[in-house]
Amino acid sequence: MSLTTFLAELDGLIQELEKDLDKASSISQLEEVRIRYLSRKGRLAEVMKGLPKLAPEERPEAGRKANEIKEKLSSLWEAKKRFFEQKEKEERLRDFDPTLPGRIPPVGTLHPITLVIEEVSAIFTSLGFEVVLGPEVETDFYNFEALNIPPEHPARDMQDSLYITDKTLLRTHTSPLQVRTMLAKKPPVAAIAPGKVYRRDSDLTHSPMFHQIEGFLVDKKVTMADLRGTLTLFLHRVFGSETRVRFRPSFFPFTEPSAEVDISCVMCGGKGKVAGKTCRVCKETGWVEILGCGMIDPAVFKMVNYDPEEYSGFAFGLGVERIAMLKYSIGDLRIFFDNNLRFLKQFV
Ligand code: 2NL
Repeated sequence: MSLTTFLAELDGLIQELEKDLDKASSISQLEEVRIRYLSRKGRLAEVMKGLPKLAPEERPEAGRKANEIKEKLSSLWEAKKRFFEQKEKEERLRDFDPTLPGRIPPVGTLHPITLVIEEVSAIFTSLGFEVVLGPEVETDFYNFEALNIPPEHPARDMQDSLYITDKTLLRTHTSPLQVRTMLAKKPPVAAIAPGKVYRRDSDLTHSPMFHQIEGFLVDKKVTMADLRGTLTLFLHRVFGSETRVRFRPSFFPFTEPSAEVDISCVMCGGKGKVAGKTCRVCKETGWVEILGCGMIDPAVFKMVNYDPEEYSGFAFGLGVERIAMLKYSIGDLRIFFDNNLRFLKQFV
């Protein structure tokens, strides 16, 4: 074969490709054209088989020309491909109506129980408390023994608590988290412990799973005045600074002295009546019970190796569902666990 024939064949490919590109009317036909000319067994490869048959001194020029033609074929083909893609895009846009409203993606909301836990946590972290979490399956030691709850206490009964084995149970309060924190850290220490707790109890006003937040603070010279100041500030932040707060003597095995805390009724403002009728929230007393608290019993300090002569501290516990019911005026506990979206979507 002569160099002239070889070069003419290469040149010929350009006109042929242009003709075939003109005829191609779809992306798939365009792909057929690419295979016909540019694939490993295509027309260009066919012509290239003539290269070794040329005289050795002719080959460099032939090779250069072949590369040039290959580039040209590819770029002609690419141009046509872009033309098709553009056309396709325009067709899609022709059917697109930018004035239609967009699809609104469904967005979840936080559960009211979560909202209360987050609000309470934010208040106490702003005071320097840390938030601690831990296991829901606890041992008898963390749940009862370390808290000075005697073996004959009714809470230890199979009737009242959900046991997994003889020595393990679903925690009945979040106090074990505080015991774990005290065992892990030296005073001064201040923490709150939110979470799920479990009791063998289920009726209109009791759920076998509910939520609690407990908190405690231990340091040198902590007094009942610190307890009252901290909890009063907390209750004013949650329910408003006009809310009145009162402390009543009470009893818990893990605190001494102990108190229950009432706030002026969130429904009637402490008047006892709403529109001349008995207030359904406070039953005309003007007060609602909101939490329990006290100074940590020296017996608990001994269990966690804190010296009761050196340190003192306060602790408190509250029911999250109860706070949420008062805060959002909810009359029925079960609605928290029904997973009814029409209820849950109201909390944003
Ligand atoms: C309530 C009352 C309370 C505590 C919880 C506590 C924890 C430790 C030591 C001492 Cl580790 N006390 N927790 C203290 C007083 C009251 O809860 O009515 N809860 C719903």
